[in-house]
Amino acid sequence: MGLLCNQRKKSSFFFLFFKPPQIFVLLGVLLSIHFHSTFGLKVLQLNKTKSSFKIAIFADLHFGENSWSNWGPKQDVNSVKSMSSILHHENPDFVVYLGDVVTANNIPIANASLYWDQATSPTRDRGIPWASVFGNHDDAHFVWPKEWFSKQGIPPLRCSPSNSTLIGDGNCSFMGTTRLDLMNYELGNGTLSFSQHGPKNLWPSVSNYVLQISSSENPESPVAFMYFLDSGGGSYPEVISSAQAQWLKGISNEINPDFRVPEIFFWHIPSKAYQKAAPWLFFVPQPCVGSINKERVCTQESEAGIMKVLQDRPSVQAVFVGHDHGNDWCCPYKKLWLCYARHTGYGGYGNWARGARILEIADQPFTLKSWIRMEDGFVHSHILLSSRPVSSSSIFLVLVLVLVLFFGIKSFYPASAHLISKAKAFISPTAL
Ligand SMILES: *[C@@H]1O[C@H](CO)[C@@H](O)[C@H](O)[C@H]1NC(C)=O
Ligand SMILES: *[C@@H]1O[C@H](CO)[C@@H](O)[C@H](O)[C@H]1NC(C)=O
Ligand SMILES: *[C@@H]1O[C@H](CO)[C@@H](O)[C@H](O)[C@H]1NC(C)=O
Ligand SMILES: *[C@@H]1O[C@H](CO)[C@@H](O)[C@H](O)[C@H]1NC(C)=O
Ligand SMILES: CC(=O)N[C@H]1CO[C@H](CO)[C@@H](O)[C@@H]1O
Ligand SMILES: [Zn+2]
Repeated sequence: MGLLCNQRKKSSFFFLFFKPPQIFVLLGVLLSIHFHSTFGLKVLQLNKTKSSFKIAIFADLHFGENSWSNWGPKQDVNSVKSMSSILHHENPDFVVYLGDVVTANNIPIANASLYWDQATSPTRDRGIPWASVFGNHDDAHFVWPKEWFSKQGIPPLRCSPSNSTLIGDGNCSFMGTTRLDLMNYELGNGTLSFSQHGPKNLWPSVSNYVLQISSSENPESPVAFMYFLDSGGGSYPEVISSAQAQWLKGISNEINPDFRVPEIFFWHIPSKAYQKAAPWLFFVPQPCVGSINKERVCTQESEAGIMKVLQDRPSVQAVFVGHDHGNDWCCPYKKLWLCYARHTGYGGYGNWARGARILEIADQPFTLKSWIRMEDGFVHSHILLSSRPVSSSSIFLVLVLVLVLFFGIKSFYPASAHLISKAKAFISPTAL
């Protein structure tokens, strides 16, 4: 959510104890086996009959918005259509739900997992495995809509004691569906989900984990690592903490010490680096690639070391975020690419046409291609992310130099063209 990006919602949280589901039975058509790598990572294996591995990123679906109105449920129906169209056109091997899957601050009783279920249904119904990270709206606390307190405004809501805390005389306050509730639900019900609870010492930041994409010949042989990070928001501050950065540093050094395997990152809220990388104009000029740059970057509250860890790893190819519905670009930053996905859902602010960023990974040699598939089938913004980006500042310098030279010569030496042609005539070997 970009419009309210300065509005912070902080509150207490509860650590919940739970029993993580131990058995993952793989039903997907993609994989014949469900394999854990040497380091215990869940593995997605390239299909022998295909030359690449394709991922669709669904960002900012915002299910469950304004469920008390006619408008809300209609948006959810449209979001399902949007995802279905994209899945139909691309037929991906994997889907990433990039946060703000639900608008929890619009969900008055703890039934957010039902909306989560709706959001994952187009993917699950096609037997496509997926993974998810949390956004700032996924466990935000319910906010009473102002219109409920108009003249006749009595909240059209009966608080169920089992789902809410009664305070005083029939008033109810809501503690929400927590990140852990949502993750438990997804894993308990979705054998196709590759999401994980992340290390307990990072809670309440939950969706922190790594998946391995392996070659078709050998499930032990990694082609790429996909890192998922919880960028916070909702029930706690919008930040990737220094604890998360430390965890990432540790695990990436363990599984990929020599940077041999390419790495890609997924989280919801842009880090501060996105502000530095962002195009200065309202369109998306080179070296950035994309179609819309309609919003300023709404970043995490602070930078606690994550970008430093990424910059120090030459294996990192790109980061993908959502959050700002009006941006869909990829821009170079240091030696990597910072990319937005594309607003996929009809919930949330903004009426920019819906679409999804697609990633295509190929092996031997490794390539990472990306483009945006719109709901109506149109495709645009092709980019090769496995090529090292040219730094935007050097392109800018060259551009300035060229402009200065061009306009400089033109304005100060109006006769320069004449001089040049004379010089040419002088140099050219007319006397041969
Ligand atoms: C590989 O892809 C083909 C074509 O899409 C599909 O029919 C087949 O079931 C896949 N194999 C595995 C092991 O998933
Ligand atoms: C969730 O609860 C709200 C409030 O009672 C209700 O209007 C809505 O239909 C429920 N949503 C689902 C998906 O069951
Ligand atoms: C309960 O609601 C009434 C108005 O409906 C309000 O005046 C009162 O302060 C509320 N009580 C609590 C404990 O929130
Ligand atoms: C699992 O998902 C199905 C299909 O959407 C849903 O009907 C059911 O309620 C879910 N069951 C549990 C235990 O979460
Ligand atoms: C998530 C949750 O606690 N849901 C409960 C809400 O209340 C109804 C009715 O008591 C229960 O059936 C749900 O399990
Ligand atoms: Zn959003």
